[in-house]
Amino acid sequence: MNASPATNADREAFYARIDPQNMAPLWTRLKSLVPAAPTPIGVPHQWRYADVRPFVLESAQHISAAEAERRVLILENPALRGSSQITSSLYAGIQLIMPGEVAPAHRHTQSALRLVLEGSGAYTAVDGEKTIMQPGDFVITPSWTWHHHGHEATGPMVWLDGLDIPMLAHFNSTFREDHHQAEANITRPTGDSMARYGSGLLPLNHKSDSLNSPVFNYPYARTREALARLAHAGAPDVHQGYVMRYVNPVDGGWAMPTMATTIRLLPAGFETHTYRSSESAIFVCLEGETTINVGEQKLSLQPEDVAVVPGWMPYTLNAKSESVLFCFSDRVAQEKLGFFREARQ
Ligand code: GTQ
Repeated sequence: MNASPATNADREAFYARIDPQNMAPLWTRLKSLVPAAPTPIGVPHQWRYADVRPFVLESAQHISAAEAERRVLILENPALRGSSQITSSLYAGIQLIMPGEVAPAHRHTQSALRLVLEGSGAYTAVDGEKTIMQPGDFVITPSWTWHHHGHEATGPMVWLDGLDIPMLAHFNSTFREDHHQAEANITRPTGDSMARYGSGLLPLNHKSDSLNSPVFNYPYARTREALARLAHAGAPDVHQGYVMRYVNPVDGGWAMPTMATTIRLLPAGFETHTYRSSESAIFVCLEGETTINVGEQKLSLQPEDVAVVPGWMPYTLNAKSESVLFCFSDRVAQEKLGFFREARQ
């Protein structure tokens, strides 16, 4: 029985009369505004490094790092073309720097992470300290810190950039500033942060007002060693494999305040149980060959391939050979705001 007093025509007329007041009825939209569960935004997709690498390298023929400021090819989710988004909340791109180049110093409220894909010897300078990067290294550029990149070694250097650009755009809280010098002053020796904060030690009475880990380069060699030992001494998580998160040694929290970063090892032949969470995740294969089964898709990742899995889509991981996957997501922001969810089958 329809107990509502009004006919549809009455209602439409009412909506038309409130429209000039810039008002609209909630009840026609409630179920989509406040749905029972997330509708995935964007689609699962993979970028094969073998396919994108020639274009990344070719970009150096078209523009210098100095002119481009950042010579990056953006990875756009196929369902979100034109938005510069890989997920609803995250941006990803592949950055190239050639020997002798400098990508000039600037700062912005967006946080950035780097995951080195190819080459070695280039540096990024963050807040007055340089770090030399090697393949697999995870490097942090905290919000509003001066940073520039340079390359004094040989060969092209390529890394994946992950930024929280769409997240900050959502809050319309984006600020940027260019440094008056291409290279911001270096005030601390290379390796200083690692020695002070990344050795299982902290300077006594250390106080930090940063939301980020003071360790701003997590070298792959050390990460890989930890993973190998973890895999040696226990059973993998059935949903995730041998997975570890990069931590801020000062408070034990995630390394960055908006983007959660993890690294995992999957033994050869390992297949995870089905997992999903409200985080949108970007995976980078560092070693081996692993398939992400998500929806109708099988994303088969080889080293340096990048894949995106939108939030709340169930997926499994299937390792053909022993594999290492880096992952970054918006999980930490969701956790801090109190609405991160996961489901295990
Ligand atoms: O290296 O500072 O991919 O500011 C996008 C924006 C990289 C960077 C990007 C940036 C950077």
